Amino acid sequence: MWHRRFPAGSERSERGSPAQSATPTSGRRHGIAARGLRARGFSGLAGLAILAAGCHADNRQSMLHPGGSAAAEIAWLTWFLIAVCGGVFVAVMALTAAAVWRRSETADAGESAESAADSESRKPPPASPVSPLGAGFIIVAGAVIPALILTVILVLSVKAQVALAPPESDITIRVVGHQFWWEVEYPETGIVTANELIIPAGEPVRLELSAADVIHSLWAPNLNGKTDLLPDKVNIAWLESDSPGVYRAQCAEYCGVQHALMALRIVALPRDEYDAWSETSQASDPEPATEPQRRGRDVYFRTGCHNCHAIAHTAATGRRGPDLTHFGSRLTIAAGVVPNTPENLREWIANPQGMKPGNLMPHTELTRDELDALVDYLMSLD
Ligand code: HEC
Ligand SMILES: [Cu+2]
Repeated sequence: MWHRRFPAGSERSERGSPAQSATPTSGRRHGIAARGLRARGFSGLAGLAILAAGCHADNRQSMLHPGGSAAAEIAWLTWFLIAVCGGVFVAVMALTAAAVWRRSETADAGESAESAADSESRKPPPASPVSPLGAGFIIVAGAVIPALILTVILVLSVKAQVALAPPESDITIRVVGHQFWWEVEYPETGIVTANELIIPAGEPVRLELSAADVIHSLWAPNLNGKTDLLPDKVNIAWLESDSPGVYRAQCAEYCGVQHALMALRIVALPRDEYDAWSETSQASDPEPATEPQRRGRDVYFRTGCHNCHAIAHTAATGRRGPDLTHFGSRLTIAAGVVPNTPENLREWIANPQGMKPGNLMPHTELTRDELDALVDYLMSLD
């Protein structure tokens, strides 16, 4: 039960308070919230984006709170660019204001000179075409300083690019993007899971990214920049978390109706816990222990769940939906929509389209007893 060891509060649903999300009706509330947002339009969205970026209580999805060396490099460069560009903006605005102010003073002087002379032969003195600071100022401020600034930015960007190249790594993980969930495979051990990336803290992990349908993009802002997942090509990326913790990654390339609810939990464990997790995950025994769980397994195979969801060491080998071998230890349901609790699982299976409209899991007609048994069985898989 490695997952129970996370600090209380390390797992939260995607939006809102944990209490709200844990209620069985939270899926519908999300829907209502989403409709309200559209109605309030862009300003509401922009405000929400700022809130989400700056004020999220635990900063699990924030590039401003780096949790690894790559993200630290990116954050540093970001702040540097904001500072330099902010400085240039202020300087240019100040010069513009000074020019406007000087121009109107000259014009005033010209007008009063004209009325005093009361004659056509006397024209107002023309405004000087050259800066009072001289032509040298224009060359220095208009060409030399910008060239210097751009050169510094270029050098620092290239330096960051080099620092972000994938380092040597002992662990390779394959991540496949699906509409609208993440398949995760550890080729060295054969472990397959979904919507959750378990990594050891303090060492770089190599990722082989691809997609099963359309283009997706993986972005774990606390740990590194974005990399696309393409259908016909494997892209290499890497992640490193300095210390143990839970982060949230998000699909960052619009991939269909539930693109926004395509989250990936990244769980960084101390190396010994990672090894223990790897060990138990390989040795998983799917044999049900109780009578209701056995009935649940029967329902699983009778109603066709196994055609889409694999469970290791059983006859369930479907790959169209997430692998459910370790489903009981998973933190969330349906790529981060709600926390993984028996009540939420019940609601998900009873009505997958209610919680995540447009996702690719069909509705299955089940009796109350079948549903109870199924939930019992799935929660026992860890
Ligand atoms: C036609 C294929 C298909 C069938 C049949 C199907 N599912 Fe799914 N299921 C999916 C897909 C696709 C997803 C991913 C949905 C998403 O997150 O966008 C999913 C997601 C899930 C999840 C969430 C997994 C996770 O990691 O979050 C569970 C649990 C689940 N299904 C259970 C079941 C059960 C139980 C049945 C049988 C009653 C069933 N499914 C039948 C395709 C299917
Ligand atoms: Cu996607």
